[in-house]
This record gives sequence, C-alpha cells and structure tokens, in this order.
Amino acid sequence: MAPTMAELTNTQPSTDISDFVLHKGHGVKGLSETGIKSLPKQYVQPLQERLCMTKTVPQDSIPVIDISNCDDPNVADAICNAAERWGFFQIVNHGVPLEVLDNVKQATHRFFGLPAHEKNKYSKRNSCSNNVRYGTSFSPQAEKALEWKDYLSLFYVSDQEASALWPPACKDGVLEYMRNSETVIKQLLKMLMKRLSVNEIDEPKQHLLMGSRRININYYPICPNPELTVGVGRHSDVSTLTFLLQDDIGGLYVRDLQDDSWIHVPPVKGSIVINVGDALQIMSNGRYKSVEHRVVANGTKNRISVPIFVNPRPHDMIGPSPEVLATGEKAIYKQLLYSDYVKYFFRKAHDGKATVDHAKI
Ligand SMILES: O=C(O)CCC(=O)C(=O)O
Repeated sequence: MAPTMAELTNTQPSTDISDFVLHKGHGVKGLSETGIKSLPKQYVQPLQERLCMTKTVPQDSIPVIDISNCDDPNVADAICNAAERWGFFQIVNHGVPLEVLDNVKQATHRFFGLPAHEKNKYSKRNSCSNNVRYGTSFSPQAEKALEWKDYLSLFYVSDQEASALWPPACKDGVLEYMRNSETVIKQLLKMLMKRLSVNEIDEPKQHLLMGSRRININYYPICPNPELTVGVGRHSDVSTLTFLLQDDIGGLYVRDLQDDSWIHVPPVKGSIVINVGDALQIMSNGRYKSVEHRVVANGTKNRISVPIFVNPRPHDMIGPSPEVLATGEKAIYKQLLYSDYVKYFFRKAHDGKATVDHAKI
C-alpha cells in the first residue's frame, strides 16, 4: 500500500523517496497521490531552470495550420515557413479522427491508473524488453534535480512485437493512434523535403526520415510548489519530426528564436503539435529549426501528452542532405551514426540544445 503524506515527507531521507518513486514504481503520480504538501528537495530545480513568467509572451503563439488541402502550395509554404521560423506549429483538419485521439488519451489514463506493481513490470529493472520502458523524470541517474513526470516509452518494431510486449491497458489505443498518424507524417515530410530540393521520397530517404518510431505516453501529476520544479526541462528532440497530442490542460512552452522568450502552446481541440527535431535540423543543414521546449508543472491539474518521435533507424548515418549541399552550401554538421547521437542525448540530463551543438563541425 502507498504510504500516507505523514509517512512520506520532506524530512524523509532522499533514499526513501527514490525507493518509492523509482524502484517501487509509484512514480511522481504515486507521490502526488500521497497528498504531499511541499515539493521533496530532489525535485527542486536550480533557479535558472525554472520558467520565469516574465520571460513568457502571453499574447503570442506558434502558427495553427489547416492542412485539409495538402496539395495547396499555400499550405506547404505555411508548413515550411513555420519549420524555419518557429520549428513548431499545430495542425488542424489533419485527417486523424477525433475518436482516435480520444482513445489514445483514455489508453494513457488507463495505463497510469494501474497499481504501481503493474506499471513496475515495465520498469528498466523488470521489463522483458528494452523497447518497453516505464519510468519517471528523464534520466534520473544523470540528473541533479528530477523532473515531475512519469512516462511509458514504446519503441515500435512490429505489430506482432507490440501485441506481445506492450501493456494490454494501452496497446490498442496507442497502435491505432500510431497507424492513423502515418499518412499525415508522410505528407508533412514530403512538403518539408520539397523545399530542400528533395522532390521524391524514395525508399532510402523514407527510411532515413521515418525509419523508426518511438511513442511515449506522459503523465504530469498535480505538483505541490510547481514553480520550484519542471515537468520537462529545456531540450530539443532527437527526432526528425515529433507528432504530439496534448490534452486540454496546457503547460508546453517553446523558445522564440527571435528574442529568447518562451511562448505557450495553447491546447486547440483536435489539433496535433508538430515540431522539427535535431535529425531534420541536421539534414536541412540548419534551415529547419529544432527548437528548445519545456513543460511546466501544474499545481491543480493532472496533464497527459502523447508524442510520437519519428526518427531515422538506429544504424542510419545522418548529416546534411546532398540535395541541400548541391548548391555549394557549406556543411555545418558532421555525419553521425544516429544511435550514437541518441545515446549521447540520453546520457545527460536535459540541457537545451547541447546535443545538436555537439554535432557541429
Ligand atoms: O508533454 C509535452 O507537451 C511535451 C513532451 C516533451 O517535450 C517530450 O516528451 O520530449
């Protein structure tokens, strides 16, 4: 049984909190549900990592683009302009049915609603596959301060493997969401690559752009003292593109490249948030921007999100595309083995754009 608030307070040694959250599998959801009234010290972020609201711009936001007519050149222009200027945009009328989005949100709540010992069957220690991982924070072994988030991370290999290994509480909803995202992801990549003079996405290009996928389901429980911590710290994604469903709570902030302020991504019913990841920034030789983002913790509401990270395959080499360099443009990034790039990202705590900067020549 979960300890009560009195049993698990700030006065407890940090090993007790770690044991409860990390090893026993209660996560921060379990911690939040004990009713704790103040944030355990392990979660207190240094001042510079907390989001200072004076650095946010409430009236501004990223573009919301109607993609019902993907053959319209104005739609392609809007997508490519947003990827260059913001690295982030929302899409509406994308063809993924609302019911599919609702189903995957319900699947997420079903998984996180399981008792800790059920979720813990998928922890790093207990999971029978590296492709299925329940955890908390981002990289607890590398972090000085933990993040206020639990997650289940699913690396897709095949329907057969997913059927056998993914948690029954969520696998159908997650697979349905993933299948329904495929067409729109291809359409977006086609538009984005065309601006880079890649006029046809043949099989090798398709592998490079979307040869593997990782789907996370994220749970951000109510947090005491949300202003002292983060849901997710500043980072950019290692993906080609990220396809993100958020619920109606809000809390995702994106760096504005023009003035370094932070812009909220407001929930828009039925929309999907799309962002350029590091792999596409590298392939485009810096033309498309993989932008820093972060999630604030919430003091009154639980939040969920479901990103699909659309990635190259682990054994692919990534680097600036030959088509981009054909005009004589100088490469600003090295050629890298994608799995090495990803390992470098996960070895560290979230640290802004340090991973992609590391790939520079
Ligand atoms: O929850 C969100 O809105 C964003 C999540 C995110 O940035 C991530 O999982 O990398």
